[in-house]
Amino acid sequence: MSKVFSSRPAIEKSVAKLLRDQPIIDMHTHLYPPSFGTPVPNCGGGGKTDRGGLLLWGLDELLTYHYLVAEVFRVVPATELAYEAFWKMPKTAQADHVWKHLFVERTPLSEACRGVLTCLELLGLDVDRKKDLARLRKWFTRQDPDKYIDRVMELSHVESITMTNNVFDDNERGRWLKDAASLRSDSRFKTVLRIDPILGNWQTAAGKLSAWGYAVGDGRALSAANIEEGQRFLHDWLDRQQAIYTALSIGPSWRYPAEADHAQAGQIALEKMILPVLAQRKLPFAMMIGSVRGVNAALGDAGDSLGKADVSSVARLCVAFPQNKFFITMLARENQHELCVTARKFGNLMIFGCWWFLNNPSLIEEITRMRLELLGTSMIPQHSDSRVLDQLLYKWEHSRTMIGKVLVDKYADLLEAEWPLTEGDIKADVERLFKGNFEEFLVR
Ligand code: FIX
Ligand code: ZN
Repeated sequence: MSKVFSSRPAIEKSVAKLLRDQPIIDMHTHLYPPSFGTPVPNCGGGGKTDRGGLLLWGLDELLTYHYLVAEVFRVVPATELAYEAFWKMPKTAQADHVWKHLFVERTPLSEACRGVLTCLELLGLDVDRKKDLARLRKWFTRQDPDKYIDRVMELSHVESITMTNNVFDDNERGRWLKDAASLRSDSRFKTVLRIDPILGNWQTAAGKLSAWGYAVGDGRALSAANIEEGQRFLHDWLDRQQAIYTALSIGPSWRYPAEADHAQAGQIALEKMILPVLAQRKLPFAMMIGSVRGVNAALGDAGDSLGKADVSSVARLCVAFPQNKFFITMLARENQHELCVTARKFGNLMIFGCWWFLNNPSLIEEITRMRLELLGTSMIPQHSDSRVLDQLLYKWEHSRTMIGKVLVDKYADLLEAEWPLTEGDIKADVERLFKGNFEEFLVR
């Protein structure tokens, strides 16, 4: 049995070491293996390039991340550089623009800016020379994407990357239809079937499914035969992708049961198609709730925002579908407390991550502290949501630091209460938080 802790500094040392040594399962990203293609242009070199390629990595992708695009349009507004003009610029010119205005002419204080710097630091790129973008680009050009994935995973301690495989994205769908076996063959990556329009916009989803040969009807009423066809679609794609769960994101106005007329068909699709198929296959359903798309549509992904959602709808869903397992994350800070309390009531509800606008150190600290106080370690504190491979480096580094800080405080409280805490206890907790809870929920 390991030694009982007697001081806070000893706990701090141990938490830091155990966090560093703990392999991570990143349960939600937008990253892909090289088999999904690397887009051109990309300052990364080597590997196969491909116009619609999905594997984003390297300096220009880091600098043109949509979080930074939003920030650069605050300091160079659209009255000075029109949105369309920005989008027409080559990626390297967009990256230069972001670099000039957010890193050179201003101090890169925001979390997204700091993230780029942490990535460079962890890659061992000379701090003094960082302002020289051309030199930095040269370094990235020399990397081979496949080997670079290994390097980034090693440095960020990420053992497994979970993709978002959107069946409603024509580019990605085409790739799956062409060669599913090679897309799912990279053991570093796991697949997730993403199906937003089935719940969010059943009319659109039904139109597409019908065009793809599934007779689900016209998007209004759903007959028993339509439902069977919808289930066939889900089974086909779960088989094709060998997905480990199914996911969607939905706006804050989502309610269960549905209130709006236009949402009734989506609800039937949820109750009769999605949840029965997932229950049968024992797969969780991940709902990411609270995104408001296109508040400023000219900004593309950078133009999305958030709104307060309805946590009681999640509770009603958990009651109505006890055979289903739900991964839930919400985007509004205002929803976090109620969501935590709701999770206390349901063993089939696993809350996860500090999503998107919550993935900032101050909020990670606040939310993790609250979750530990209300749920102990029975939650998944973070996912990275990385869209660019290299972001695994900063997102996990920053999150690990904040989660570690909260853990030390909580363990110090146990010391005060004279609980005989050992390194073995901390090791087990850290393993659960960064890996075990996710794996166990999948097989529950
Ligand atoms: O819906 C999602 O999966 C969101 O995470 C993304 O759409 C969003 O753009 C994002 O990248 C957040 O970090
Ligand atoms: Zn995401």
